[in-house]
Amino acid sequence: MVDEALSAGAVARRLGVAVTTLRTWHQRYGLGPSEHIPGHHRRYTPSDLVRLEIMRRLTAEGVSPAEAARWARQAPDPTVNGTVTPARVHPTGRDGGGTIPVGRSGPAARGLARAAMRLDAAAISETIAHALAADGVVATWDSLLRPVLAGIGERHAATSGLIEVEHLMSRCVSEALAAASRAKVPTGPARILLSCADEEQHTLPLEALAAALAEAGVSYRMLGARVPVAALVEAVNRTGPAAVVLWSHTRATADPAQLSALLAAPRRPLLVLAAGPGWRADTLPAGVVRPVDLAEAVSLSAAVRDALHQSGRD
Ligand code: B12
Repeated sequence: MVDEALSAGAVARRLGVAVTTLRTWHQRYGLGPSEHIPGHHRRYTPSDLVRLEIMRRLTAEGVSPAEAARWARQAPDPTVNGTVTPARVHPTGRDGGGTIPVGRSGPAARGLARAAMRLDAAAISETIAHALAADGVVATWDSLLRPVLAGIGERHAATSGLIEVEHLMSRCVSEALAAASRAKVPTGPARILLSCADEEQHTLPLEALAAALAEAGVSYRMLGARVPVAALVEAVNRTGPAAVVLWSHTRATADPAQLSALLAAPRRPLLVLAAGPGWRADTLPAGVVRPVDLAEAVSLSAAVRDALHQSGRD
């Protein structure tokens, strides 16, 4: 039992609720951790988790916490009666209006998807902040954020719904990545310029890149969303970046003339990266590089920074 027991933080992440919510459920409704080893923090057992899962589902559907707790406390102990899924004791069988598909992603992504469905900003932010601190930016983006964002997109494409979930989630992701960037501001000149293509509003992958560069100690300058090409070229000419990363998420914003304008700029960058699923490989001007993922974009940017450093040009 000791090995299977979980801390409050681990349970909160699995369920996609804030630790403070767990504490409230414990103090007000008696749904606390039942394993107690003297001298250690109390731990949640699999039976506790089943009860809390019921509590989470019912409260997400609008059942009052007191009523939800009554149902939860009645749940049979799965370690005594065999495996009991929360659905068996669930009065309606619904889960707050559907789920976000996250494929084969782990419990943290499932918890985050549930928190997003409930529009629970505190739990979303807590889950992301914990992952960033524990696993770093690249792993958090690839294993936690991308699956949930892609799942929201998939669900939206199928139902035209979830716009409110998409907006809240985007805001929480932005805030968490900005906090991670602020926590490790690199020193040295900013020789990497990050920009979205003209009219491009999908900034999150670029924000992830900014946070990952900060984590890797690489200084950057971020122009953000919807940058007209004339403004981009102006920024290049004024700051002389060694590399420019231009993000396009959809075909509509992927005009290759923007890349040609960078290559023709008086202070042409050493490296021009066309990043994002909008760009079509067969339309890219010669000399433009297309990174496939966040890790590659980070390592290419860091390599340019290092090359400049070694040649004494930074
Ligand atoms: C969040 C979101 C928004 C937010 C963006 C907020 C923000 N600050 O970024 C808002 C609400 C603003 C928004 C607006 C719109 N959106 Co939107 N949005 C999304 C969503 C859910 C996530 C975007 C994201 O960050 N993806 C990151 C990851 C998940 O993308 P990915 O494709 O898996 O990544 C691939 C590569 O990019 C690469 N990769 C991943 N990360 C990184 C990082 C780096 C650095 C690199 C180099 C590569 C890389 O690996 C992946 C595998 O190929 C997507 C769904 C989706 N699947 O992306 C829709 C989605 C991109 N949006 C879509 C649409 C249609 C729109 C709107 C046109 C809606 C509208 N009618 O207004 C507008 C577009 C406005 C504009 N002109 O830009 C469509 C695009 C369809 C298409 N292919 O053309 C999508 C796919 C949703 C869908 N299924 O319909 N959106």
